[in-house]
Amino acid sequence: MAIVSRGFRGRARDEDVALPPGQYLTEDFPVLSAGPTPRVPTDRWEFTVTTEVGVKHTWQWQDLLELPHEKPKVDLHCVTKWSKLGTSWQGVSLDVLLEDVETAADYALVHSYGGYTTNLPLEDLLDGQAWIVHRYDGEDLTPEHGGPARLLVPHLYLWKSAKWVRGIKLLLEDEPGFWETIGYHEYGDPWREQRYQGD
Ligand SMILES: Nc1nc2c(c(=O)[nH]1)N[C@H]1C(S)=C(S)[C@@H](COP(=O)(O)O)O[C@H]1N2
Ligand SMILES: [Mo]
Repeated sequence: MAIVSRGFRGRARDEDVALPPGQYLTEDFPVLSAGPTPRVPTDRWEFTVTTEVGVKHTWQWQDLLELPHEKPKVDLHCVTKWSKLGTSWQGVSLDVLLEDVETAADYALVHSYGGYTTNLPLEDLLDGQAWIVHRYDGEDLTPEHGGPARLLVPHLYLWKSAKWVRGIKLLLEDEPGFWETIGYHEYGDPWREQRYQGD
């Protein structure tokens, strides 16, 4: 019997790869935004981490560029059921940004230019799991996909990866964000199919 490797059959099919339950593969990169695309020039861009006692740590665009960068290659899983594998990004790890931030917080509420918010446990932003990215596939991140910079937290459904990221509030008590307030799961692990509240 001939053994045919995936390479000979061409493009990977849904059944060939390990996808989270209920997801299908896509090759293009859909744009999903709950409102209009904010245009934030990099000379006005700021990213601020605010601790639970109100201490602020702010980075301007140039500050971000001067920090050590990583090139995560990750799979994306959207709650609307598409997954895109092996996407290439460039940006700064949250480990770097939060290194000198003193906090006793367990939760984070991420804010975007334009007003979007999303929440997650602080520990999900640490240990090489999250980045502020500003390049995708070797190019500057386009406004539609969150440029100049977005959060990237690929181990959770993509709604947690806030586009046009503006800041993170560190909180002692969890606070739901935009989608979490209207029924999406508070955590959103695609491998446990945590799409909606109660999943
Ligand atoms: N600021 C902001 N970030 C956002 C959203 C949004 O509407 N506003 N949509 C989220 C959702 S639901 C998804 S699936 C992804 C989509 O990212 P993409 O448009 O780059 O595919 O962005 C997430 N981040
Ligand atoms: Mo989404």
